[in-house]
Amino acid sequence: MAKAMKISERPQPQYGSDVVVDMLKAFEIEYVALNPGSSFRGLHDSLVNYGGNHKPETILVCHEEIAVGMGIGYARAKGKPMAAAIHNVVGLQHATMAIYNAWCDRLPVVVLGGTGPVDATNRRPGMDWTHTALVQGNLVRDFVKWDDQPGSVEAIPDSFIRGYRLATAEPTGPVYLCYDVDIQEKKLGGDISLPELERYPASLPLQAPEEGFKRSVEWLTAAKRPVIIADTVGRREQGFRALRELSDLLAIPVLDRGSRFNFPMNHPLNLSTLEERVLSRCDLVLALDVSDLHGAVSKRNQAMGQRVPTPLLSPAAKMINVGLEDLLVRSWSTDFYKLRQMDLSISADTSVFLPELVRRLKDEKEFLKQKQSDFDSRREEWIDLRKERDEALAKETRAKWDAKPVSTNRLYSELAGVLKSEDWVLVNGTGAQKENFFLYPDKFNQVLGKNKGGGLGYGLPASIGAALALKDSGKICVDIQPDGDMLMTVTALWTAAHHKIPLFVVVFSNRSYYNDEEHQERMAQVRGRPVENKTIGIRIDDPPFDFATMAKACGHWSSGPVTEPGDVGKALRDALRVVKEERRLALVDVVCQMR
Ligand SMILES: Cc1ncc(C[n+]2csc(CCOP(=O)(O)OP(=O)(O)O)c2C)c(N)n1
Ligand SMILES: [Mg+2]
Repeated sequence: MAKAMKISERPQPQYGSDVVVDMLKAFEIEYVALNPGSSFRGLHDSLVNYGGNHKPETILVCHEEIAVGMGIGYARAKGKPMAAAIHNVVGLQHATMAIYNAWCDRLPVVVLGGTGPVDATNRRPGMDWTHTALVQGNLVRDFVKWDDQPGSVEAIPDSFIRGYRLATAEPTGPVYLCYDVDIQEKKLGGDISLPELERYPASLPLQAPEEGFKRSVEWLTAAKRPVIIADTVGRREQGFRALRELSDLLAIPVLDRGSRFNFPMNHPLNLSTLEERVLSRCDLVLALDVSDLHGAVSKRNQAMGQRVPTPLLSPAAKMINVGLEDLLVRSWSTDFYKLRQMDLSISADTSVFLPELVRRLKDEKEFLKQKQSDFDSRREEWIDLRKERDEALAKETRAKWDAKPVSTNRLYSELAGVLKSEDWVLVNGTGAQKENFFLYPDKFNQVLGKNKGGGLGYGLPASIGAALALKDSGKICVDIQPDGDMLMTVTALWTAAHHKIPLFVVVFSNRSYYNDEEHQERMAQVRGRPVENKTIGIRIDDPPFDFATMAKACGHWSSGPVTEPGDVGKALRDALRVVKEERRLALVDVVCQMR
């Protein structure tokens, strides 16, 4: 929870929207991304002239989806929210995709809105009417944790405190706080007192009851081949560290689902992508913060348009499920995933559950001593599987090294070489996260994770938001940016230029919405129709987008399209130099194979 701001330290608020700025400052919100609009002209004035455009500072964006999308990356990088100010019903409609993505990612973003005037006698003729709704929050209510529209200036502080607390309480999520134009622009007669924020502390993290630990310890110590599946444990450093300790202690392999970065890639027991071979051998799964539990233990079958997956886990295998998913469920979208049976379900915050579980397991000294040789042999078995995987990938990389278009294996290998001695963070990557197998991230939050909501337009705003959060950290923020996703919110490039946000963008140009090419291939196969038509309505190649020119149009350094495999390394090195030395965005467009 942010520090309380002493009332005596703040300037005298004169208008309703000044009080909103007081609250933003009190909660140490650093940035408010916005595209301007009359429905929050009061708030805009307060941010600039009352708040001094500093903490929070306004960040100008060219589309509201970018404003909220930046909040997604910022929250991943910093573990706290920034704000977006969104113009009434029209801006909010643009923002909805990113709000939904933030919801599915369980990430806190404070979305501020303007509306009205709700009092019809104050509405100007024309657009005040088409831009006022009863009530505006309805538009996003199904995918925010809370929305509110305080009915007076005096009600703003309580509403804001509640909103901030809910956004940042686990499971975190976006909130929408909407302010009537009349309330924003109301001239105040005197001061509005602010509550002392210290009296509204964040709730302590939810810990498991004794029984949860007792049974977990019993089952983990009794299991012959336990396996861990982790999805968002890595959002907190304590969880990330304890997961590693747990794996080391009992020789348990980890399958990282990657919504956050949960487990070092160079760890010998990181068996991600080997689900099929690992799960078929295991007798106990410890699922940690896994929302799609059924998906995590199933194999997708997509050949011939098939939709039903194959179970990977033996019915006899037990499942312990630890997380907070049950605490945030809505009915509108089915982002609660398919229900799967489990044998022990624990509602707990893994950042406190895992360290305590490890502590208790370490106390079982006699047991650990007895079992050491069993653990060593199962560790070796798992490591052999990993070696097979890594060797197969290395072989594939060698075979594709000189392929043209450039193979993704080569692109990622070259990038890994260029970043080798840098302190880097992968702020956005590809859906399959193949790049992790070349970059070998190993530090907490070194990869910020992937988009669960799946709404395109995600990567660039999220990357710029993360790079904004890490602007003064000295870290090199890297965005491996699929082309189709980029095109939806490409004007975010301008925001990065305007606000001098350093970012290393590597455009993965396969010149296709390739994911859908595979769908069209499947359809053609099922229906006995010509497979060669799968590219129609999907390829983005005639003419191809010139991403380097797009970046230049916004004032950035850029290079490409790079088409020769032998040119990739130099292009990446040049770009890195610009990001590092000039602390600004550099973009390299690499024309790649489809996957
Ligand atoms: C807002 C939105 N529109 C459309 C889609 C459907 N869709 C899913 S993946 C995809 C292709 C993405 O292309 P790109 O980002 O270039 O990645 P690629 O599959 O080529 O690697 C599309 C169109 C979506 N997920 N979200
Ligand atoms: Mg593509």
